[in-house]
Amino acid sequence: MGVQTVPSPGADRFAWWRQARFGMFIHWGLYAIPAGVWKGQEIAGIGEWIMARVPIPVAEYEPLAKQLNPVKFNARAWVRVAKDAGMRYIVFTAKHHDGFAMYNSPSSDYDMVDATPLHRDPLKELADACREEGLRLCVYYSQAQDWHHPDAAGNSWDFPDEERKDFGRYLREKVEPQLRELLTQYGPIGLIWFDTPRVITQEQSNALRDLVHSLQPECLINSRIGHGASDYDSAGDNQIPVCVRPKPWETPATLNDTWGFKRNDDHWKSPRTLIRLLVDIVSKGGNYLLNVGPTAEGEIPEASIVRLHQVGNWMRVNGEAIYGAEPGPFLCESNWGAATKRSGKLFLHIFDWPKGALLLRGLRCRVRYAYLLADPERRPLAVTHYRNAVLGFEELRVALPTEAPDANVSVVVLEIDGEPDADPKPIQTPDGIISLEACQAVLPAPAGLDRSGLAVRWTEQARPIEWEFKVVTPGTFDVEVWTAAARNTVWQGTADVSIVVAEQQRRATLTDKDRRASDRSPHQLYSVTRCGPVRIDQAGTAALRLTGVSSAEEPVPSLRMVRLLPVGEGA
Ligand code: H79
Repeated sequence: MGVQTVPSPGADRFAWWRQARFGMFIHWGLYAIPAGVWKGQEIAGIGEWIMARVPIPVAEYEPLAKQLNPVKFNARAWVRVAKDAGMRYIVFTAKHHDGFAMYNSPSSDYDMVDATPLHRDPLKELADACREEGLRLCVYYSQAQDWHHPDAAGNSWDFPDEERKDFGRYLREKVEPQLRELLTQYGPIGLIWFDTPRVITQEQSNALRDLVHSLQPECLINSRIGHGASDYDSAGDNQIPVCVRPKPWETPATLNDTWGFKRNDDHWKSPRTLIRLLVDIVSKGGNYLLNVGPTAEGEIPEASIVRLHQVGNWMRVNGEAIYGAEPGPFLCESNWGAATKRSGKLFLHIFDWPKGALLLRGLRCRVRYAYLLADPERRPLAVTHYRNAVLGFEELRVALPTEAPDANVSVVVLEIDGEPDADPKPIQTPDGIISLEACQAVLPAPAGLDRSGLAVRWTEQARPIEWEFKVVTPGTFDVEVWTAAARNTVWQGTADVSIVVAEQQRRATLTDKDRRASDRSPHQLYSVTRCGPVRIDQAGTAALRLTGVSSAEEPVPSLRMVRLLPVGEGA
């Protein structure tokens, strides 16, 4: 398949994507017709999965194509919604798991032009609109699951005989011709977004990558092509790493709880949540690919448009702190908000406006000038540096006006000398809390961090994980261990933990009794196990050792952090 074309070394194929930071995912397909309801029954789960969830036989799903008549479809209008929100690229579902090509696919009859009354090519119209409005066009392609093809992965209700399936034949008959079409009919494609690799082999993933690059060497490929044949990492759906990740990555995310349109999903995120998710993602080095699910008539739901417009209002003022921005010097989430940097400027994205001043511990750079990004006059903010010589850390105090310039996220710009630098050791924050994140620990092998920044294999040899941290206000603390839990699934496995801090030992068995959503993402849940109180009598550098023990049979939840929560006089 194709000649192997290695993209030219040194060429920065990522430049546009890093600059963009914010893109629009579009899930549009036949599933928009039932929109989550089949034969009068509300079907649970994500809308584009309705065929598998019911399950609907191919013979019953296919005729939906004749009903697709999106008279209100206007590619220009969609692209303008994305542009208005500040998005710089669009990823369109050319073919989702249902196998229906939402573009003109000459190699297939199960496509927009042959099977619908529309006889138009929405991808061609999107390509033209993107070119005119200056956005990058990209496509989603489900390369392994195809519920319409008897040899592909996924459809066990029409094609139950796994023995007779020839996955290679499906790749040759359908995937390769369609990828050729997608990469030759529409001009430059920014990236191809593959999904659910399932049964694909290393060789097959490599062959798809080579085919893509033989046709368009600049085209980026996400990690769901499988087997690392990719250019960048896709986080899990709606999943955001807990700390800065150095490799390029992107979070695909929903505006409500579905990708494909569902008429009854009103669980919309607020503009505030969306803006904070964008800031959080960029502050950790990622891109935010935020989804809309247009209706069968061809319209982006009004509820999506109004929210995206609010995000756009924020971007029009604060875009400088997002486009082309990199993570600030802090490895982990800060309780006051998040930091990004760009060309000698450090941007402090403040979530909850503090009274009078922002106190920042651990920032080790000289600030020359500070102002609010929303202030067109750039009036200076008073900045005071302190050095706590006894405890050995820097503190910065930025005086703030009474009123937040933005109700959702307000950005303070710090013009600094040199590269921003932060204390690598966790420091107790002014609210008294000490957060010890997995990515700040010394992790003995075979323990390591997964792509979300959570510790995995951390109990395998029962070797202690260690943190050194700085205590400012001594006192009594409740010790909590945070492990990752997934939404809609059972928290699995357990481990016994021992914690040693200030010569006190506490033991606990991890449980799922106290499950909490992260304050950053409504889709991310943690199970918090309380291990009892400890006393730390002295300010200064302290150490904590966590040892996990598990049985070989049971899975072990990934570890996010140990948190020391002040109680009583220490608060
Ligand atoms: O395109 C979107 C999703 O359709 C796709 N990835 C994003 C970008 C995706 N493919 N698979 N998954 C997501 C995982 C799906 C799991 C579930 Fe289900 C589908 C949970 C509920 C419906 C499988 C079927 C498990 C229960 C029913």
